[in-house]
Amino acid sequence: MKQQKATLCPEKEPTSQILALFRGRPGMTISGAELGQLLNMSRTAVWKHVHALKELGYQIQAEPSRGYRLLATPDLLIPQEISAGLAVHRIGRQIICYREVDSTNRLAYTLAEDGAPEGTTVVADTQTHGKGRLGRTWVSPPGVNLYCSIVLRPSIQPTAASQLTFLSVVALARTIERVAGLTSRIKWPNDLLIADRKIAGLLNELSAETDRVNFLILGIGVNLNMLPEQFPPDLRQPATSLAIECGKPVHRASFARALLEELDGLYGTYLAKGYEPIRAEWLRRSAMGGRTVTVTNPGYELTGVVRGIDEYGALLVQGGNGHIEQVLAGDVKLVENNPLV
Ligand code: BT5
Repeated sequence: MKQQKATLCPEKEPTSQILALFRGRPGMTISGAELGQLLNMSRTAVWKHVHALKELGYQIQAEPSRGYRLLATPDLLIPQEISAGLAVHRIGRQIICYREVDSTNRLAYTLAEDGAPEGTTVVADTQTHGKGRLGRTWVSPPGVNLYCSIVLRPSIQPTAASQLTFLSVVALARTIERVAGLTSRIKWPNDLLIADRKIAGLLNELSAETDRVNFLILGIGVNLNMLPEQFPPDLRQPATSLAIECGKPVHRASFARALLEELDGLYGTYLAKGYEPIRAEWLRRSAMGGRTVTVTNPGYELTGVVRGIDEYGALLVQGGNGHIEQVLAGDVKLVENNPLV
């Protein structure tokens, strides 16, 4: 399926190089002749690329006989914006941005099959077929949110793959705290809530053999500037966005950068120290410890109190009979009153 529309500003494009030069000299005017010399192109070509940047929304002033000055930068999800000042070791070293894709997860999966290195990050402004779990849809309007997928290649057993789901949701909770100063709560296995409203969903997909992981795709959708009227009325649970919660818009590229840094840091911790620190933080940040939940699977329902998660990512639920059951999959609903506690 060929859904994606042109990648935005790959790093070696002249437009990206011009932006890098402006960034290197904030607020200064750079002459067309100098830009042409540095980029090895004519002044007419420089003018053409500056024009292309203006079309993208960059405010660039042309000062007669002096040169060009960057006045303002739009909130675009392009590699140059996301990677400006990005400090990472693995995740986000290669960022590929699209205006529109069917699903960043699908695209990242294909890139990983073709050998994309660990940390490759696919970002899209909008998705036409954003994926949720179990064939569900992730609503992905343009210009407001962040939709991204990251390729990881950890040397772990397939049974440990869900540990990376917990890692990514903890990293996202940290990012929301860092960028917006808000506390979010994790709902097992892959939702992030603010005041019981869903602000983000994660969909991690795995390619594995019997005893080794080929690669994992961490798929993250987070509502940043979505407005109340952009949410469809038939969502499974109430939803929100960061802008709704903070009352002001969030800069998407800065958020993406912070997320990549948190993911990278936590992944480094995971590789060095294993899963325990992540499990501990997941429990601290989860909405669920001690809460009564109903878990639904086809032909099966369990109501009980959450006692934690185990090393394989199973939710531990203590039913009315006192036994603790390991829940490996299913939909979990928080029960308002806690009749079993
Ligand atoms: C999820 O599924 O929450 C995982 C969503 C993962 C989306 C990301 S975006 C980047 C990457 N590329 C992809 O193609 N996917 C990943 P699930 O738990 O099944 O929840 C899906 C349900 O959430 C839907 O059935 C709706 O009820 C609701 N929903 C859909 N879009 C939403 C949105 N933008 N905000 C809040 N809730 C939404």
